[in-house]
Order: sequence, then C-alpha cells, then structure tokens
Amino acid sequence: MKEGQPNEIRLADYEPPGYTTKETTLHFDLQDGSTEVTSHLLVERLDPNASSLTLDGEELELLEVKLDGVVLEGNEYSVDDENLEIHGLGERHEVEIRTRIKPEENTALEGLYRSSQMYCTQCEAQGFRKITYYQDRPDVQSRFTTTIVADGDTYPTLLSNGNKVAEESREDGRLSVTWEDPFPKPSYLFALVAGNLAVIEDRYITGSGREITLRIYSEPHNIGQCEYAMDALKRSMAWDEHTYGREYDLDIFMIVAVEDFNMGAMENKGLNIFNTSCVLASPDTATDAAYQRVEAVVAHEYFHNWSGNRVTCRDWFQLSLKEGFTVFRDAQFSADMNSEPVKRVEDVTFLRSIQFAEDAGPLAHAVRPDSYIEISNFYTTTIYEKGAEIVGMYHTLLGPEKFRAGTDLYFDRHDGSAATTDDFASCMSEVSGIDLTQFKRWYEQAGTPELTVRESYHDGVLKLTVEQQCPPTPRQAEKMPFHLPVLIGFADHVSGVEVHTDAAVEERAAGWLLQIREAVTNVEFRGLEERPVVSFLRSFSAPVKVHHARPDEELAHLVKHDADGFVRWDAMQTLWVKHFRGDGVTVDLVSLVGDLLDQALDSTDAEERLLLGTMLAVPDENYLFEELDEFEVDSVCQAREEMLDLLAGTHAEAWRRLMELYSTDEPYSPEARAIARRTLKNTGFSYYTRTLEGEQLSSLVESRYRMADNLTDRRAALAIVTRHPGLDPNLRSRVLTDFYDAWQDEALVIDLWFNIQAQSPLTSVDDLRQLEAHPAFSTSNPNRARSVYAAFGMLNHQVLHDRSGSGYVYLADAIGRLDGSNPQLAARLATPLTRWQRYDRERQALMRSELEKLAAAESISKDLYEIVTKSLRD
Ligand code: HT7
Ligand code: ZN
Repeated sequence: MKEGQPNEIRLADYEPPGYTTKETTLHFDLQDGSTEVTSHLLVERLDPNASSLTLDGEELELLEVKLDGVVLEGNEYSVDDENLEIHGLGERHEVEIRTRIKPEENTALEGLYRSSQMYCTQCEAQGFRKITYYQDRPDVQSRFTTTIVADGDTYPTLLSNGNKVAEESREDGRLSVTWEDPFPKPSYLFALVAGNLAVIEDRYITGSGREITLRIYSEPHNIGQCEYAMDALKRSMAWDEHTYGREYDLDIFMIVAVEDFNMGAMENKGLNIFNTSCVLASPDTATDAAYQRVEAVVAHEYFHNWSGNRVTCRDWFQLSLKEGFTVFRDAQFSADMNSEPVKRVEDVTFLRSIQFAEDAGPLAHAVRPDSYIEISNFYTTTIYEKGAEIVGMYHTLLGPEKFRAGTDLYFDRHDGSAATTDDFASCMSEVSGIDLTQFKRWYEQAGTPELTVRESYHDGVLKLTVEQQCPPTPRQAEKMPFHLPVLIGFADHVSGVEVHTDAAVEERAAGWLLQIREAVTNVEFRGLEERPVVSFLRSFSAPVKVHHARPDEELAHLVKHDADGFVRWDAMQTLWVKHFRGDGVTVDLVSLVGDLLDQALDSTDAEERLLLGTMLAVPDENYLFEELDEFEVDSVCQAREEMLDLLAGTHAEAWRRLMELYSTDEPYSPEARAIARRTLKNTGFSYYTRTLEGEQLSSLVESRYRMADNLTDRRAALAIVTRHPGLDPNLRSRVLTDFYDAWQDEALVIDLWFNIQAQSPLTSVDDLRQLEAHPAFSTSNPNRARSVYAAFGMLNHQVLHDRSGSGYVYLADAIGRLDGSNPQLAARLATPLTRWQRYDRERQALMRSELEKLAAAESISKDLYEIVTKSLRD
C-alpha cells in the first residue's frame, strides 16, 4: 500500500457517537461525467461533553461546507482522506455540504456508480462515505428525503427509498423526483437508481389489509425474466407474516436488477438492488439451482426489512446479528417451499466444504470478530452461514414456540434501533429461562468444535460419552467448552426407554434433545431390548465435526433406514470419506449405491427423490479436501474419478433406466417435483455417459443437448461436453460454439458458458488465457470475472494445483490486475490461495510465494492486503 500499514478497527474501541443526524436531505444533480451531491443534515448532540462532529468521507471533492446557513472557511473545519471534522459545536445544528463525485470512474462498485446505462448505489458497508461526508455508521439513524435531478429522456426512472412525494419535468429537459423515507435508517441502507428501466408491477395485501405496490425494474431486455422473482417476493411476504408475524411497513416495495454488482443483492429500505443473477429467471436462462437461488435471495433481502432494517446492527462487529438471523430465516423459507431435509443437506454440504475450511485456515475468525481492517472482507461464510447455524441452535434449544416468542420480543424491544448479538441472546434467554451465558461463546470463539462419541452396550443399557474440543485458531489458542444442542434418535423404533444423564435432556418428536455444556457428557439409555443403531446429531443440530467410531454396517443401516433424511445422507458421506481416506470400508459401497438407485427408480415421492438425488452423488473435491485431514490433490481427484467410473460401469443399465424414466415432455417448472425428476434424470445421464465411448457417446450427448428445452438439461449436457475425456473434440467445440451463438445476448447464460469451461479439468491455463481473450470476456463485470476466475479457483482443482505452480501464478496474476479496479472482488477471488495450509509442502511453498508477491505490490488495496497478509501470518 502506498500509505503504509492500514488501521485495524477494534470492537473494544467502540464508542457511541457524540452527535447523531436526525434528518438528512439529499440532492443529487446527475450530469455526464460528474455528479454534485448536496446534503442538508440536522445534527443533535447525544453526549453532553461532545463539541465536534466527525463525518466520514472518501474520494470526494469537497466544494462547500455551511454551518447553520453560514459558509465555513477552510480553517473552521478539518478535512483529510477519511474524515471531515467540524469543531466548537453546541446542541443542534444544520450542516450543509456540497461534494462532487465521479460515478462514471467508479470501478470498485461501492457508493454511486454506473452499471450499463444506469446509475445505482451500493452503500453497505461503508459506501455512503463515497457519496458525501456523513456519519457513516449503523448506530446513526436518520430520516432521509432525497431529490434526484437528471436528464429526463435518458433517465426517466429516478428511484430512492420510501415513497415518491414529488415529480417535476422541467423546461430544460431535466427531471426532478423526490422520495421521502419515513423510517429512520442508517446510511448503509440508502439507495438511488437512475435509468431508462422497464418495470413489472403487482400488489400484495397484508394480513392487516394494507395494499402494497410491488415493482421489479430491470433494463428493458431483461424484464421478461422478472416474474418468478415477483412470485417469490409475494410468497416471502406471506411467509414472514405467518411465520414471524412481520408485516411490510411502507406502501411500496421495489427491486431493481443491475448487471454489475459485487455481491448477490442489497436490502436497501424499500428499494432492494439485485445482481441480475439473483433476480432474473426463465427456463432457458436459469438452471434449477439458479431458480432456487432467486427464490432464496429475494426472500433473504425481503426478510432483512425486519432483521436488519427495522432492527439494525450497533456496529459492524455485530454483522451476524442481521446476516446470520436472515440466512436462518431464508433457509426456513426455502425448506418450507421445497424440502426440509434436502435444504439441510445442501446447507451442510456448503458449510462443511467452505465454512469449515475457513474456520480451519489462517483467516478463521469469530462470528462476532474483535477486529478488522476492511469490513467488506468480513462478509464471510462464518458470519453468514455459521451465524445462521447459531440462530438455528437457539431455535432447537428453545423449540419453535419459545423461539418465536424470543424473536417477537427482539423485534419489539429493538424496533427502530441498533442492537447487538448480546441483545438477541438476552431476548432468547428471557423468554425461555435458559441461561445462555455459555452459549454466547459461539460468537466469541472461532474454529469448528469436534465431538468424539463413544458407545458401549450391556444388559439393555446403552452408554454414550460425548467429548468436545475445539482446535486452536489464529490468536485463540485455548477454547472453552461450548453449549450445544445434540438431537439423538435410534434408527429403529424403540419404546419404554429411560434416559439418565447429568446434562439437560428432553424428549422431542425427532428424538432426545441433549444440551451439552461440559467437556465430557455421559448419557445412558436404559430399558432397551437390543442394541440400537444410534442416529446422532439429527438434522445437524449443531455445526460441529463428529468422530464416532462405529461399524460400517451401522452406517449402511442408517443410509437405508433412518427416519432423519439428513442422517441418511450424512451416514453415506461418512462412508465415502472413510473410503477416500483409505480406511477400508467393510460394506460394499458400490452395491449400497445400487440399492439407492433401485429406490430412486421405484420412488413416487418428490421429497424422497430429491434426497436420493443428493445421496447418489459422490462428494465433490472441496468436500473431500475438508473432510480428509491429509491428502494429495491428484490422488483424491483420481480416486474419485475411478469410483465414479466403477459406479457407472457396475450399474450402467440402471443409470440408463433412471435417465429414461425421468425424461418427460412436461413443460419446465421450477417446482420441487419437477426438479426432483430432472435431478435424477441428469444423474443417470451423467453416470451412463461414463460407460460410453465413440459414436454412442457422441450421439447420446448431442441428442440430449439438442432435445433440452431448459438450461438445467442443457447445462447437464454441457458439463459432459466439457469434462468427458473420451468425447470427440470436434463435437466439443461444435456444441460450445453452438451454445455461445444461441445465447450470446443473455449475459447470465454466457457466464455459465465461461464458468463450465473454466471449472473443467480439461481446461488448461493456456485455454483459460484463450477464454480471457474472448470478446465477451470482461473484468469490469463481476459476474463475468467470477465466471472464469472463481470457477477456476474454487472448482478446477487439477489445473489450479498443477505441480508446476502455473495455476497459482495464473490466478494470482488475475487477482493482482483486478485489485487495481475492484478491490472487493480481488480480495474474494484470493480465497483458494488462502487455503494453502491444507496442501502438501511443495504446493504450500508455491501458493505462499504467490501470496507474498501480491502482498509486496506497491499499490495493493486495503481489501487484498488484509486477506493476503493475514493468510501468510504464522
Ligand atoms: N447485506 C448485503 C451486503 C452487501 C455487501 C457488502 C459488502 C459489499 C457489497 C455488498 N453488497 C451487498 C447483502 C445481504 O443481504 O446479505
Ligand atoms: Zn443479508
């Protein structure tokens, strides 16, 4: 970095602001090349000893400062690269500030920027300070009135938060629109959009009978793909009323789809801004997974209206208060809309593959971290997904009714204010009477706790001993025991069992809920007629690793018979991991898969089909890398391919039947029932092609590609086209060209085209360079950049980890270049390199050397600096 070491921000240094901003009136004059922003702030003293007001501001041209209507001279305030301070203040003042900004040059996509032909904003976490000088902190909440003035022909749609209160077309061709948001909010929830946008409109009647206008805006060519998001929005609104008693509060709710966006979406009050990838969906442009993501993200952002907006975070260390809670809420919603066990399987797969890896690596941090350099780097899977698991544990510990009482109390008590994770815990504790003091360690201690389970059985008594420990993480060598809920059942029905333990235990529909608090917990199940098969950690009731030495036959029994869908899947994963670890599995995995395959062929239930779809897949490399303590990349990849070939060959005819059975002429639908059929069909297709070669292979792949009437099926064919080593290279290039030509005007489909190639082990570094040279490739669009670099870094293990180090050099060079234009994106793309510790010594050295090169760059951003330096520290 040019200016030396950046500052570390520490939770321990938190102080409430001396002044607050009660009213904020903004005026934006959007002109080609630059925008003038005038802010009018009504500030009030909170701390009787305060006399100066500190405003945040970065990359701003300051034009004028007025205090109570009088222009201040340069010596009456101080200003530097980060702050504007006005001294000698009293109780109440009016501050007026004029700044000039250049949205056209804003490639970092924070603050006000341009995306395609529109202007839009991204203010979380600290983007507002790139718009004007302001108290850019979430514990300052203000009522906003925003006037936007722009050329009326080019920007007929001018949007901001709240309700539109004035609109005027001026004689000079400029359009002026004013929006007023009655709900005080922190600056990170501010939004502005200006463009020539198409819109779809609908309405929603709330439980109390209020009519809400719903609008989704996009660029005109995308508007036909917004209906599904509208449907998901209405379902989310109804669900939040029914499940949490939360009604929408403004008269209008708007979503705007933008092409250039660093994350998925943003919950700005009344005006959500979405990455097109999280709002657009049509059968030809979105896969089943993309439809489900649209549904989940629309719900997530909508749910933030309460968990985040009405009750916000006191400071950014509390980020998981809104994100963990909202991820938990959106997961409940998706489970209700689709399938609970399958949603749990998907979430645990992600948690184990990505969050456990973060928790075990150099960037491990607590869910409530105690320091950061760049807050954008803390939008992590630990804050989001582990945070959601913590909320899930409250839900499990309290049960649904008390949990709901806890959230009612939380929303009621903290409405309109900025809260902490401790406040949330207090509400949960107050309504349940459970002492959650120890539970709060989940927010403080990083690392994934590990449970070791031991069993013994004598004379009708099963004894379980559960021992917990948590490995050291950076700056946290010692860990204290966690308080966690463990849901235990038996695979087969038993009655008349008595449970004896020192721990709290209670009977639930799904088994016994044991509250573990000690390092070692013993529990006895008495009165058994025979030794039961224990179904441990049902529904994955706590985000822990489990070591449970037990016969493989028991695991196979759980796979086939347990009542808990998650445990069935989990037992299968345990067997796979043992197999790839080389532990000598004593059950025949190939025939176990054959049994599941038979079930899939016979099943009539959509939920069971979906679950079987997840169980017929061999865990992917990211999952295996995380679960295997020691491994060599090439050996794992090779062993996995060999197993897939063996499964394919042994059950070839059954895979073919699965593919045929679920091939239907039904029109595309994103419903669970239809998704289940497609999942099984494409699973069969994928395995079956492994048994083919030559003309048979070519004709099946090409015919399936040509007959596909939706992107899910087309993608399944494309995956085989890009990955099957035996496929005729001419067919490969013919299909890829055909696909590109057909969909070149659909940006998200072309993202998929880049992505699927970049993740294929057949795509070398030279091929990647060719992809980058493609005219449709661009690093200024985050989705497109991710479609090559993230797909390569996260999924193309064989090429990334090539022993020559060429994959690391390629990725690091791309990150270094991107850092100059979009630091947030560059920092995120560095994730695969930060996991260096889990690879062998030679690869570690090569990865570290690329990180060191990045760290040494003179112009490195604060974002990337934090990631690379922390990942290199010992
Ligand atoms: N709350 C939103 C966070 C977000 C964000 C953070 C940093 C940089 C860019 C960003 N875009 C959106 C997303 C969410 O709902 O979780
Ligand atoms: Zn969120």
